[in-house]
Amino acid sequence: MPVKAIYPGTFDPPTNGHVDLIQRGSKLFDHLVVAVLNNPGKDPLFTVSERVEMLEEATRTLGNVSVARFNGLMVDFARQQEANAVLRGIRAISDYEYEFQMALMNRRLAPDIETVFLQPAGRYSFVSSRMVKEVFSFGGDVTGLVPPNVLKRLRNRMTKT
Ligand code: COD
Repeated sequence: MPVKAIYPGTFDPPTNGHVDLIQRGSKLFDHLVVAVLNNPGKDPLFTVSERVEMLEEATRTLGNVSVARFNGLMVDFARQQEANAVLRGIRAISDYEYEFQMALMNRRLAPDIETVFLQPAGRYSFVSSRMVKEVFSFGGDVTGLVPPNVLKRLRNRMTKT
């Protein structure tokens, strides 16, 4: 049976840690849908459309990866996509508790959907979207931590705000 997974997240903005995970997931699953939460209430730096575009640009060479947006519960979106797995990343032990709780809640909601955890390359294990935004906003260099297209958009966005 083909295994289709969703990789849900906020991706505000996508980082090289996210892209590393997508590359690993694309080797493991027959199809991987990167699912961007449409969360206007959270006041993201980038709109959901911008985040989808950035991810599409950064994953263009991966033939079995697509990018979509979703509202509501991730497991409802997974069902809608006929996916049988959810991909999540664990960077460090500190991620584990939150991810573990979420995986068990999702199992309760959708016992047929498995959560799969992957670890990024060590060089990305400290990278988070939140820190990238913070460092960049104070003039720090984030080259190599985000894809080049994301760096370009950060430069455009931060010089305008
Ligand atoms: N290396 C590897 N993995 C990474 C890295 C990195 N450097 N940075 C982030 N990740 C992983 C994260 O651990 C996470 O697994 C994933 O990538 C996405 O990360 P973020 O930060 O972009 O997104 P999150 O964790 O804020 O996403 C949360 C969701 C939007 C998925 C979640 O809140 C959600 O689905 N909400 C909808 C309602 C729902 O279904 N909730 C869950 C029910 S319990």
